[in-house]
Amino acid sequence: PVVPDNPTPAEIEALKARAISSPLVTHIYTADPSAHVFDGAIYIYPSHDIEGGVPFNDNGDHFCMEDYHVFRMASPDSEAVDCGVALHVKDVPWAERQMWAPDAARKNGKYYLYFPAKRADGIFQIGVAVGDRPEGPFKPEPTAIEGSYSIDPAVYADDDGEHYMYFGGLWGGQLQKYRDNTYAEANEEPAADEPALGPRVARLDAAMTGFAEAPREIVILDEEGKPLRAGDHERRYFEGPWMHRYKGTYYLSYSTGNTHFLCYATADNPYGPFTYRGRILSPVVGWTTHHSTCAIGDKWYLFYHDALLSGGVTHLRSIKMTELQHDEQGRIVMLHPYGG
Ligand code: FUB
Repeated sequence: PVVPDNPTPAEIEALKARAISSPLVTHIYTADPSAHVFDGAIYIYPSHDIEGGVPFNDNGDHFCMEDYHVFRMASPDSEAVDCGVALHVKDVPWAERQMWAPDAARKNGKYYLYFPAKRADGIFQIGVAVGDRPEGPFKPEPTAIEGSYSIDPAVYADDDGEHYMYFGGLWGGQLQKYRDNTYAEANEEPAADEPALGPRVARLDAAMTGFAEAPREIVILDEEGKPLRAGDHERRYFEGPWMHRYKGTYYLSYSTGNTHFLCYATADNPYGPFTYRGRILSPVVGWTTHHSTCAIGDKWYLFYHDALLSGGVTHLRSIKMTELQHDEQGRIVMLHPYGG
């Protein structure tokens, strides 16, 4: 079913009745869930949505989050327990505002929270904070990660022990301002018939607090082996990258932003090029869609969000989870958040 842009209260109630999953958290608003299994429990690292009173615009200024809470679940069926504030923007020396979608990683008994935020000059960068426990608290590094830019870090731990950060988001996420890792105010999205901009990837250094290499741009190819075009809004990368590996294949999943799909592309290595394979999730209530995938036991799960609980307020979202299937050919079976 098509999700209305501005659902009425009656439409909200009808969608709630059809929804394939319920909010995991109801006492605060949460979004952009990055899920991991650490120490035998499920940890979710979401954005913490608040009402900041900033009017909606295409720059996402109404997403004015200030801190992060981490949630722990003993199993997929159990309650998501709020472990409290893990990091607040006032404690991050380089950041001023807009603590957007985070992720976390573990190495050698330490836990690393990666997060984007705007500096005082309005430019997004990505920082890291370090803790001794999965739920934090996390102590931020004094400066942002050198060479980082834009938003939506997702850190993938490969089987060989290397960690890769995928990142980048268009429009309010400022990715369109960068070419070859350099910002220019005049840069914009390419013309419709030019290759689309891709997410960036950089291997992390041994300390997990910096890049071991300059970020590379990922190319997503169509079925003919040609890069997706910037005008292909139903398939091109917009924001919210995530990486998982299934039966040896690397799956890059992401949001198409203004067309509101979660899609995926596959490759035989973490840098790509990736080949577009299809959709994971049809649009949710609310402008943004953002997810993670996580293997828990012998099942895969999709963590995502929608804005049903707030009655459709696009910057007041709620995290959800549902089982995700790969078919015999390794294709992800598309999900519809409200059935159908
Ligand atoms: O939550 C703020 C921003 O909205 C995220 O960084 C984007 O991915 C989108 O979900």
